[in-house]
Amino acid sequence: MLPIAIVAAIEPGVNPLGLSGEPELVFREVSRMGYDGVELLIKDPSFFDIDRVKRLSEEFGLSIPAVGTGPTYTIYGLSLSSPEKKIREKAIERIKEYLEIGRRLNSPVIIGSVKGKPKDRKFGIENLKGSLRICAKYAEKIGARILIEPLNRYESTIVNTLKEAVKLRNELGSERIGVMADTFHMNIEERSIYDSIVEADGYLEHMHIADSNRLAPGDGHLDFNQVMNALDKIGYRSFLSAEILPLPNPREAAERTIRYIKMILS
Ligand code: LER
Ligand code: MN
Repeated sequence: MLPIAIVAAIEPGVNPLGLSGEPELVFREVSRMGYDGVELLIKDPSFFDIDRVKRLSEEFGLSIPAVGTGPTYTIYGLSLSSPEKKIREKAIERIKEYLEIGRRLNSPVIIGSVKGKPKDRKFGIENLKGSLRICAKYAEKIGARILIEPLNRYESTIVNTLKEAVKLRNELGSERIGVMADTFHMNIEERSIYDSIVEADGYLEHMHIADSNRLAPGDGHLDFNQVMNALDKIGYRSFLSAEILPLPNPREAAERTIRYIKMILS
């Protein structure tokens, strides 16, 4: 069975698509529900207590399959594709801090919202490439990993499909960069969820799962059997990480997710 994780934030002032709260309570709750991992959405990498997270991860037997960087853009407005060089530089410095955390926790760092939403797509993608080249060099130097996540058109103007993410990854050409997918975004952007997963064979290293409406899997109209069949076809062995609206409340959404995904996988 594929390992299952859920997104969680353990710093105050973050509203994740998942769980949030005091670190020990979050880890205890996630392990009690039967998850295999906690994907950490981090707001302030410079103040993040990595040692504590390492201890909790060992104590509760939970992996940290990835680290999310979204608040860099959604809270601090820093984007890797900004037309302003100063903003790109600040975003790159932040991502280097996340990469340090990723290296210490042995978790890839997700480049999702931090890609930004540039008005000029062509210029934006060139700026994004320039920024990611610097991040990739840094990841190579310290031994960290980067995952490019395509987002739907309403959240970003660049890299909306898995194909575009794979193309960007190949243009950057770094062994330290992989690709991930999010079923919520795929449901909006991909012609075929099944085909796009199969075509990303060899690149796909992590999955965010949510239903069509971003509720817990099973609470929308996405065909998760099809998703699992595609993942099975490419021999996917990494995490399914729930990134879901915390509705009707965070705990119930998390419980519903694990129950449904275990049913689909069995
Ligand atoms: C945002 O919609 C999302 O899917 C995140 O994983 C990106 O940072
Ligand atoms: Mn996502």
